[in-house]
Amino acid sequence: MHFLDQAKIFVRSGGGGPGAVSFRREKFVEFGGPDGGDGGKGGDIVFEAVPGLNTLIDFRYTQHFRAPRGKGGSGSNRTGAGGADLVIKVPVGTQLLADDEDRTLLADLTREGERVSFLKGGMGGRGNASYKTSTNRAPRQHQTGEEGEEMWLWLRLKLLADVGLVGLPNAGKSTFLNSVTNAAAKVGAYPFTTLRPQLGVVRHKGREFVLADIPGLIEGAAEGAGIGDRFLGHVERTRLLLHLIPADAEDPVEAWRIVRGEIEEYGAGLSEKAEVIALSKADLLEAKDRSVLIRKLEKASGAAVFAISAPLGEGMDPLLDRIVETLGQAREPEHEDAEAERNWSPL
Ligand SMILES: Nc1nc2c(ncn2[C@@H]2O[C@H](COP(=O)(O)OP(=O)(O)OP(=O)(O)O)[C@@H](O)[C@H]2O)c(=O)[nH]1
Ligand SMILES: [Mg+2]
Repeated sequence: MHFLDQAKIFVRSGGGGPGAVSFRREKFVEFGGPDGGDGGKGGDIVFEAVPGLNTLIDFRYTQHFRAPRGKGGSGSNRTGAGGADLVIKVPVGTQLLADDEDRTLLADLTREGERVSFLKGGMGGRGNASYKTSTNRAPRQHQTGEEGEEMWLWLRLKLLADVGLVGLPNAGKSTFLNSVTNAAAKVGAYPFTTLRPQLGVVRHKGREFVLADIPGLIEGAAEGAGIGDRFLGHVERTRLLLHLIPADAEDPVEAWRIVRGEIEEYGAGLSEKAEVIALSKADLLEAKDRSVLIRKLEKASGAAVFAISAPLGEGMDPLLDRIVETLGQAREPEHEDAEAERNWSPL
């Protein structure tokens, strides 16, 4: 599943259409003047960030994108039709990177509807009409039209969300997302139910934030174990991590440590983000066991731990209050992520 959030594609803008060589033919006019029109401009390659896309999976199937050429000019000074621009739709949060060693950032589409005109189509060639001078009244010169531009580039997706859900597989992350947003993420009683990130909008007491659910993290995730490392990139741009610790884990304190360790291992500023911790599936524990566990977790993490049961809607309000409050304090996400580069390797 490593291909989901980055893809290498080939793009080529359209070449310009050729200019025409043509002479006027009229009754009674023996030698008509030149009237070959110019060729049309080739289509541009344009990228557009659109809502509703959360992965780059489509680019696994279509990797080549070519904008159409401009049409040739014709007689009577008619300019050829321009080639239509080819608009490539990508998820909001997609970066365009050069296929060089440094993966130079070429564009970052962070806003819905944002458009980048990436490669210009070639100019149409001049028709012979435009070569007419006082000394050359019947020019046969014309141009073939400028070639389009082409290149290979990388698309990389880093979702834009305020809050990133992290936790072991099966921690109840997707259940949480579904209960607080109108997302319909797949939930399953087995690890790695979630294979692609999902977003949802949370509305709580007049405030709104975007929540991202990613696949579960396991020990060694930051080094590539499981599938979680690729997706940690998605929480790089969040302002807060909501860490869910499942009450049915064999050792919940150890569960917190493992995931926390991966966050620190990953780098890219992840460990400096605000972390809110919740004990999920708290309904599975007796009240007494629950408070003992909460105390243990608070001691290990040094932070408040909220007990919740998302399906039963229990404990959700205080947790959402805390998230909204913390978001109010957290600084804006950074878009510079040079340090993260090492975490993304070519496929
Ligand atoms: N009893 C109880 N079960 C829960 C709760 N939250 C989730 N579950 C169950 O736990 C299992 C895993 O839930 P998911 O939401 O798929 O967990 P996840 O963290 O998204 O899992 P991955 O996507 O595999 O990482 C499912 O069987 C859920 O029904 C809860 O609060 N209480
Ligand atoms: Mg899930």
